[in-house]
Amino acid sequence: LLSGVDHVGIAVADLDTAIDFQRDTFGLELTHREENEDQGVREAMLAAPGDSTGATRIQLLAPLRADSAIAKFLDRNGPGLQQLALRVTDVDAACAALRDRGMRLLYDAPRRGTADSRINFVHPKDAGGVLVELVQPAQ
Ligand code: MC0
Repeated sequence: LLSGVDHVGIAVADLDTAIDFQRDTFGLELTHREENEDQGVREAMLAAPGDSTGATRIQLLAPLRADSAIAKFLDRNGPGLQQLALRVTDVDAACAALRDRGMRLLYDAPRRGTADSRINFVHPKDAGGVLVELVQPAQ
């Protein structure tokens, strides 16, 4: 079911400032941006120049609301790595397999993620202190 590391997510206070920093410092290119009301984030995806569509990307996550997961993360930790996202071919089957292994999934059913992907998360306390997102890209 696992087909790659989809992205690594970094919590930031200001999205445009963070995009400029990644572009000017590391040469990463902006490939996608959107707002996700359900998740309470403004987000941007960046990739190395010339990366194919399947390449691992960097996701920048800024809070849309004070009560969002990213706002809480920033309050507690400041900016920094917030999540590791694994790409799967079937998120329902991946969640079932992980539940069988004793992992707590945050949602009973997958929700909408970036670019109409379907996502769920393993609780960080069950995954060695890492918030692991499972993402099944849209077809
Ligand atoms: C919290 N903890 C983390 C963590 N967030 N550990 C590692 N990485 C993180 N990102 C730790 C806390 O320090 C705490 O440890 C323990 O987990 C439980 O904390 P809590 O206070 O009970 O819970 P909260 O309120 O901090 O919430 C954590 C939780 C939340 C993971 C449940 O952030 C959440 O629902 N996340 C899923 C949604 C999300 O992250 N959305 C933004 C990305 P101690 O030791 O103090 O007990 S949206 C996205 O990613 C979409 C757009 C996409 O990619 O498609």
